[in-house]
Amino acid sequence: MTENQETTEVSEAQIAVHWREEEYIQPPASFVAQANAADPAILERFAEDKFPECFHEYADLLTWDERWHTTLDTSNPPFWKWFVGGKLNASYNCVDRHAQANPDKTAIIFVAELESEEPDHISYGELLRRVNEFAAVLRDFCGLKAGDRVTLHLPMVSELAVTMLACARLGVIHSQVFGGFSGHACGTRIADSGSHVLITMDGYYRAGSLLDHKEKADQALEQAARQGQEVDKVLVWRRHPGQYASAIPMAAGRDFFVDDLLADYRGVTVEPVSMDATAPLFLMYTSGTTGRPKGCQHSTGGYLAYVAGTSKYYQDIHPDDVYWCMADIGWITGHSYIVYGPLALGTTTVIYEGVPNYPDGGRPWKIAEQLGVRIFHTSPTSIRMLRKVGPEEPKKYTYHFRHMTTVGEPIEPEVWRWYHSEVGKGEAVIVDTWWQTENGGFLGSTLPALQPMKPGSCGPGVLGVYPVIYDEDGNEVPKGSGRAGNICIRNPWPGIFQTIWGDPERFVATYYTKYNKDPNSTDWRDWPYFANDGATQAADGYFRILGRVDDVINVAGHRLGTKELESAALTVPEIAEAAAVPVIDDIRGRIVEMYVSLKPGAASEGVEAKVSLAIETEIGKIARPKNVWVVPDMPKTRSGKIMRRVIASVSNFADVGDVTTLANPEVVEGIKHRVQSTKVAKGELPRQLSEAEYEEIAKFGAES
Ligand code: 6R9
Repeated sequence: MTENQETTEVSEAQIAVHWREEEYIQPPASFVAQANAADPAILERFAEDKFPECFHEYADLLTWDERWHTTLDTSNPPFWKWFVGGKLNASYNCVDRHAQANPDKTAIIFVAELESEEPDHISYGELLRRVNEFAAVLRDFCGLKAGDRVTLHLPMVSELAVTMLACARLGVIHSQVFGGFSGHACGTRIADSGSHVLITMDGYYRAGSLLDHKEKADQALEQAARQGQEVDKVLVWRRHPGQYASAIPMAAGRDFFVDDLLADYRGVTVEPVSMDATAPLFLMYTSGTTGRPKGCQHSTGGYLAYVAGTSKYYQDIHPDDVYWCMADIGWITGHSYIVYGPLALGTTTVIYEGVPNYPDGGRPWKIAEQLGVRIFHTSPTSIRMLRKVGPEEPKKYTYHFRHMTTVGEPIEPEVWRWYHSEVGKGEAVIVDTWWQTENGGFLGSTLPALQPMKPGSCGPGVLGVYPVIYDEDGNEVPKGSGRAGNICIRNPWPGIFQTIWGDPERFVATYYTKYNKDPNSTDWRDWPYFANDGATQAADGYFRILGRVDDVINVAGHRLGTKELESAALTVPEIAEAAAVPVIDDIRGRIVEMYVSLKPGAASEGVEAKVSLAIETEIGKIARPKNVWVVPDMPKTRSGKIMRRVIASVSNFADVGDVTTLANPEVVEGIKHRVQSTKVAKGELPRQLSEAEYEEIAKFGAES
C-alpha cells in the first residue's frame, strides 16, 4: 500500500466520472417540525468518538430481557459481536409489547391484488394471537426449536410476516426465499441452510391471475434431495382457507394445510424464547457474480436494534403512521423495512400482494389514498415503470405522502425529480438509501430533516457509519476529487451480517481481505468492509453510488460507469428506462451499446440519435454508443433490477445463460432476434470471444 495520494498514474479503481453536480432541495418546514431527528445534536451523539456506544440509542428502542455487558466485541475479527450478554426476543419486540399497550391498533394492512377483496386490517392483538398459534404448530407439530433452520417460500401475504415472527418467537432461523423464484432456486437454498421444513402457500395473485405456487414446493424438494437434503414436512398456507389453489396433490404424511393444523392450536400461547443478542435471527440469500448464493446470516439483537433505529430516524416512522414499503418481503428491504423495523416501532405497515400496475399504473396511488399512507418506500425501477405506464396517475388521487424512499439501485436525477414532483407532489422529503442484503439496514442516506436532498446522491454515511472510498491500492480517494473508487465502511455497525452461512472463509475473502491492514489485528480500524460498489464523493461529503464495481465499461481505457451512461440517456424525454452494456471491440477494447424503452405514447422516431447525442453531450464522444436498441421492456430480476448480463450477452452473440429467475423471461427472445438480425444485416458480425471475454460478458452487472 502506498502513502502517496498524489500519484499521477490512473489506477483501476478510478473511473472517469462525468456526473454533473445537482442542486440541493430542502425538506418542507412541515416535515422538519415533526421529524424524529430534527435536532442536529443527534449528529454529535453519533460522532466517531462516540462509537460504538452511540448505538445504545438504537438498542434502547427495544425491550431486553437482559441488558448486554459488551457493546462491541472485536476479539475474533471480522466476526463482530454486538450487544454481547444481552438477551431478547424479536417477536416479543415486534408484537407482544405493542399488543399489551395497544391491542386494537392496526399492525398490518394486507392489500390483496384483486380489488374485490377488502383490505385485511390485522390489529396487534390479533397478530399476537396468530403468531402464537402458528408458533405452537412449529414447536409442537414440527418439533422445531431454537437454532433450527426453516425455509419459507411465500408470496406477499400477511401469513409471511406471521410465519417469520412465529419462527423468531422460538429462535428458529427463518430463510425466506423470494416467492417468484423457481422451485429449483428454493431447493438449493433449502439444502444450503439444512432445512427440514418448508413453509409455502398454495397460490397467490400476480398481474390478475391466481398462480399455482405449490408446484414449486415439489420441485424444491426434488432439488434439495439431489443435494442431499431431505425435507420431512411441508406446511401449506392456503390463500383462501378451505379452498385449494393448486393442481398439485398434497403428499400424504408430508404436506399439511396450515389452516387444518391451526384448528388444533386455537388459543395456544407460546412463551417467547429469550435469545442471545448474537443468536442468528434469519438467513437471506443473495447472489454474487460467481459461485453459489450466499446465505447472509443476520443477528437478533444487533440487527433488530439497527432496523428499529434507522426506521425511526431515516424512515421517520411515528407510531400513528400508515407506512407502505412496496418492496417484496423476499428481499432484505422487506425484512428490514416492511416487517422488523416498522413493527418494532409499533406502527402500521402495509403488505401489498400484487404488481404495482394492476389493474393500472394508478393502483399504488389509489391504495395510498384509501389507506391514508403517509410514508412510501419503493425502488427506482418501480418509479420508472409507474412513470412509464401512468405519468398522469398520481394527480388523480388525493393522498399526501410526507416521506418517500428510494432503494435498490442508483436513481437517475431525471427520475428522482418525477418522484419528487409528481408522486410526492412536491410535499414529501425523499431519502435515497444505499445498502445491501449483507448490511441489515441503511448505510448511506440523508437524515431527512437535517440534510438537504440532492437528486442522484444517497447522501453521507448514516448515523454511526463511516464510509470511505479507496482506490485499488487502498489509498483514500479524497472527497471532491471527481474520482471514483471502491466504497468501503471503516467501522462495524450493529446491522452487519455475521457470516455467510456455512462459509466463513468466503465471508472474509469477499468483504474484508481486500482492504485488511493486518490479519492479526483485533482493532476494527484495520478491517474496512468492502461493499463491492463503486462510488464518488462530492466535496459536501455526499456519495453517489455507481453500482457494482464490475458494472463498468472500459472504452479505450476510459472507465465509464453504466449509471452515468444511463442517466444521460434518461435526459431524453421519450426514454423511460435505459441500460448500458459493453460490446467487445478489437480496436477500443469495449464499446458502449444502449438499450432503451420508451414512455407510452412516445414516438420512437429519431430516439436513437437523441440518445447518442445526449451521451455525447453529457459524457463525451468516447462514450457514444455503437447501437441504441429501442426495446419494449428490459429483462429484469424479480426485484426489478435490469439484468445487464442478459442484454450484454445478446449484444455480443454470447449465450444468455439462465433466464428462468427473470421477472419477464419472455422478452429475451424478441430482443435477441431483433438485435442480432440487425447486426448481421449491418455486417457487425461476431467473432469468437476469448474465455475471459466470455466470462466478463456473462457476468456483466450480474445480480442474481
Ligand atoms: C437494499 C438492497 C445491493 C446493491 C448495492 C448497490 C445497489 C442499493 C442503492 C444502490 C445506488 C442506492 N443499491 N441501494 N445503488 N443507490 N440507493 O438493494 O440490497 O438487493 O443486496 O442490493 O444494490 O449496488 O450493492 P441488495
